[in-house]
Amino acid sequence: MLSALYNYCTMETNSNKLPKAVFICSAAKYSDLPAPRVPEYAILGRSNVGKSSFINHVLGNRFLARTSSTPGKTSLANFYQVGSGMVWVDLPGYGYARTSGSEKERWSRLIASYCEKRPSLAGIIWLMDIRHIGVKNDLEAFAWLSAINQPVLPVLTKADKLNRSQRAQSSKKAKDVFCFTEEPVVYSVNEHVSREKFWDRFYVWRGGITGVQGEP
Ligand SMILES: Nc1nc2c(ncn2[C@@H]2O[C@H](COP(=O)(O)OP(=O)(O)O)[C@@H](O)[C@H]2O)c(=O)[nH]1
Ligand SMILES: [Mg+2]
Repeated sequence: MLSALYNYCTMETNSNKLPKAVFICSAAKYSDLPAPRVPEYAILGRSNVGKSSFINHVLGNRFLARTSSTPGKTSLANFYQVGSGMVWVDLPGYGYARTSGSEKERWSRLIASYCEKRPSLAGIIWLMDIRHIGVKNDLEAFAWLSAINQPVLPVLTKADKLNRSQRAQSSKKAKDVFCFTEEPVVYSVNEHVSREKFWDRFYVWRGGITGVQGEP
């Protein structure tokens, strides 16, 4: 009985520790972006890599970002207030072959102008599918990310699709291919432990960029 009560209280405390997240607005082009107020963290990755699912899971609100099993659905940058001190931005996914030429150009312009010019951008959370390390679109994104010189926190998604040793291999491969100083965060929206691991890494990473220590 006592231990059940203890577990319940611990669970409550852990979920209460998540910063409260609220949708702010969407933008289709640079001139539509909201006025910069607080440090922003962009979620970048290929179409269908799991960006929206990651946002919903890591922020503990499954209704926050719209997810889809059909790639190429999100064409806007979606802004979320996270706690009081930061904003997260769900960017359109890159590399979806079936998007029309002009749409693709608009998305790429939005991603590039946001990441290159946005004064409040503090860092990029870069998502890659743990099963496909080093695919062409991610290599291209890497070349561009290296050139714009933004801090990057790499996250490997859909970890539940691999077993433990395959995960370790992929994570090491990503570290080597992209010359990361540390292995990426290995993430699955089907595993609660992923969330805690992510937040631990995120706060250390953010502290290194902005000097802000601890939770929002
Ligand atoms: N098995 C598994 N599927 C995932 C995971 N994350 C996302 N997905 C699935 O991948 C598909 C694309 O996800 P979504 O979040 O919409 O990707 P986005 O286009 O990058 O925003 C959806 O069918 C999700 O259910 C994960 O950690 N594990
Ligand atoms: Mg999405």
